Amino acid sequence: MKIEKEQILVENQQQTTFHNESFDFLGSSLDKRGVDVEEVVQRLADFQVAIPSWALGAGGTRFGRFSFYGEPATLEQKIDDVGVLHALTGTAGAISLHIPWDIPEDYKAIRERAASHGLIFDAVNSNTFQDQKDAKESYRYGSLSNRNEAVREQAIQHNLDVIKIGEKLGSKSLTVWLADGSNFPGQDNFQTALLNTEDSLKKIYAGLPEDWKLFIEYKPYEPNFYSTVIQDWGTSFLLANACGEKAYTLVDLGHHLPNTNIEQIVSTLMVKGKLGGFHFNDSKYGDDDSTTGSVKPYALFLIFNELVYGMQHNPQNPYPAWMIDASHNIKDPLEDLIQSLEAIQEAYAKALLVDQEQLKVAQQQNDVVQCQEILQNAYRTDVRPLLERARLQMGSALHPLMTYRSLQVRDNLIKERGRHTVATGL
Ligand code: LRH
Ligand code: MN
Ligand code: MN
Repeated sequence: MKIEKEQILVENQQQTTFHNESFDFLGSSLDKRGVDVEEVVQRLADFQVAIPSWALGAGGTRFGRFSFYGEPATLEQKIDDVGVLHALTGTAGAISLHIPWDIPEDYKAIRERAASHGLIFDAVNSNTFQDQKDAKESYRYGSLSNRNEAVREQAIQHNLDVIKIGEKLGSKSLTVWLADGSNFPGQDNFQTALLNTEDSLKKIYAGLPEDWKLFIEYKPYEPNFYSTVIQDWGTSFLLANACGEKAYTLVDLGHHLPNTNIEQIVSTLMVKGKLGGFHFNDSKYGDDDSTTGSVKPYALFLIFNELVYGMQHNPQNPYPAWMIDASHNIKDPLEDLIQSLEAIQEAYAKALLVDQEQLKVAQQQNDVVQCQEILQNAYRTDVRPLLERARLQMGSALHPLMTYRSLQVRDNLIKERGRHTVATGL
């Protein structure tokens, strides 16, 4: 299934008049507020978010999984699905693979297929949280932190192998998420586990190509329920520092205890030049992996406000690698991802509208009320016409979800792949 530009054009034509009216109305009011509308639209068009290969089928929970009709069963089909998302939204220009869930067989063919959709390969993800078929050692009691050197060596080697796979795809970064930890007090020696992890990460770092980055993801709990070795941004940050300048912290929005001030973490990491990667999702309770912006859109805006500030003021921080890390249990995964992409763009656009100069003045004057007004004034703006204009300029759909439905993408996928396919991965 491939969506042709002409199909999108035909759909767009029916909605262009209404779009032009709402864009002109918003544009003139933003103009009066001193906003460079064209620049905002260009930034939105430039903003690309990677889609992980594991988010294209239904995820499920440990209680069960309800598969979704027409799910992709192969890596080729997953790439095609991301191609659909990119054609519709213009925002999903990259795919991120989890190894060994998705190991390409014919690298050239896989690269060509991605390129035919205008996609590149973003960070590759290693997996030492599951035992692999025929593996000599088990990760039951940890991988990079394991007290048994042979297990650590196997886990290090896996990460080095993943780098090799990524090189063949044109990836430029490795994301390490470590499930290691303990389930009961006394099970592990915290210090030994941390030092082993540091040592293992340094060995992986030593195998990193010159132009690559290492992203270290943190998470407070799950699958371990008493302690996790890399439990928070501080632990990730100190490990990244121990590795070197190509190592960074990766923030996943679902990897915080309730009420954590994530925007402040973002700002601390950026001022120190150590925010490397970002996983978008939303949560009510824990690592729920639900649709970005579906539960706490204002929190997402505040996070973007810090990201925008950091991207403007912190040249010491590289441009972060954006990815959606969500799981879809009930909704059509592609529709869900379209909603996430829209929410991300919306929060970004709103953050771009924050009048940083005025905010600085209000802060200087300790005018707390005015500070809040400035943020909320940006947040309350309906920025959707700006997103539409960015998509129109890229030849993508004015209304991706509407077009997805009217082109009957899911029905076509079912026709192509059959009703009862089984997605690989999670
Ligand atoms: C862990 C995580 C990590 C994994 C992905 C499948 O919860 O966020 O990024 O690679 O989920
Ligand atoms: Mn993640
Ligand atoms: Mn997660």
